[in-house]
Amino acid sequence: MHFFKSAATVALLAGACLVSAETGEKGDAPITEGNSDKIVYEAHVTSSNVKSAHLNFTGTEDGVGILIQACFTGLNASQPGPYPYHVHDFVVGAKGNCTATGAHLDPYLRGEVTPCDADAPETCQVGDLSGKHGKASLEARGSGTWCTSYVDKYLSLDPNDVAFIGNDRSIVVHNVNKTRIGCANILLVSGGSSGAKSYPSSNATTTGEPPIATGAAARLGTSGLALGVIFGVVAMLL
Ligand SMILES: *[C@@H]1O[C@H](CO)[C@@H](O)[C@H](O)[C@H]1NC(C)=O
Ligand SMILES: *[C@@H]1O[C@H](CO)[C@@H](O)[C@H](O)[C@H]1NC(C)=O
Ligand SMILES: *[C@@H]1O[C@H](CO)[C@@H](O)[C@H](O)[C@H]1NC(C)=O
Ligand SMILES: *[C@@H]1O[C@H](CO)[C@@H](O)[C@H](O)[C@H]1NC(C)=O
Ligand SMILES: *[C@@H]1O[C@H](CO)[C@@H](O)[C@H](O)[C@H]1NC(C)=O
Ligand SMILES: [Cu+2]
Repeated sequence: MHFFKSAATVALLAGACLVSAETGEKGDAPITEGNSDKIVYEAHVTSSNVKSAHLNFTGTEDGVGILIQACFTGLNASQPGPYPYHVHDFVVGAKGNCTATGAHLDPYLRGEVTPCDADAPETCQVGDLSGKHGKASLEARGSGTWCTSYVDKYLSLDPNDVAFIGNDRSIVVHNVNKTRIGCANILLVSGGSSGAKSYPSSNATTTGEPPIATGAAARLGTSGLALGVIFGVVAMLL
């Protein structure tokens, strides 16, 4: 009886996994190459709800993917976790406005309706770090600290790659209900190529803002479209 029940559950879960590997409108994300380990970007989130979330991004020895080293500490214990975090499309707004960062970095337009399947990371939104590599743990609450380190094969340090993390990208930390609880720009620290420029750091607080959810699918589409229009205009000017 129990056996059949769990067998059915396993089958159901397997089915769910198959369904959740959703390829983007523009295909799966390719593995990136040529990411120099001399290039360092970082993001330091600090807000009323996040004492510190510090992420370092560098290339790798063989240039494949980006090495991400991150530590989260002092997360507000009243915020439900574990805590998703992502690369978002735009810089933090005035007064640490996390809403202004827009949606997740998703150049292959797979949307976020279907959750990321960590077993098929090439099908996930490129910016969905916690989907691919795990959410920040409850251990990061209060006086606790939680660190992680991994290579993400689909992000790029090349300014000409659509999966580039530099320029106007940011990191947003959410509570488990997707409310944005902190954000910071991804800034060039050293070794960047000519196309990369850094933006002034801002103290990311959520003070005085209504908590809002991550960008919906419609919004992702719109921002993708907006980017397309911007690139189109730039291309016409060139
Ligand atoms: C911690 O989170 C709770 C629940 O959202 C909120 O009421 C409280 O203001 C937060 N604390 C700080 C310091 O932001
Ligand atoms: C990020 O890099 C800086 C400078 O090398 C280092 O001090 C810091 O410990 C690193 N942080 C993490 C979380 O790896
Ligand atoms: C934060 O940014 C969003 C999107 O740019 C904007 O609509 C909103 O008015 C801003 N909120 C504040 C408090 O400035
Ligand atoms: C947030 O998530 C928790 C745990 O999943 C849930 O119990 C709670 O109702 C949610 N709160 C809101 C405001 O959605
Ligand atoms: C950020 O906060 C620190 C400490 O509260 C302060 O010294 C600094 O001026 C702030 N920077 C900005 C850009 O607001
Ligand atoms: Cu996000």
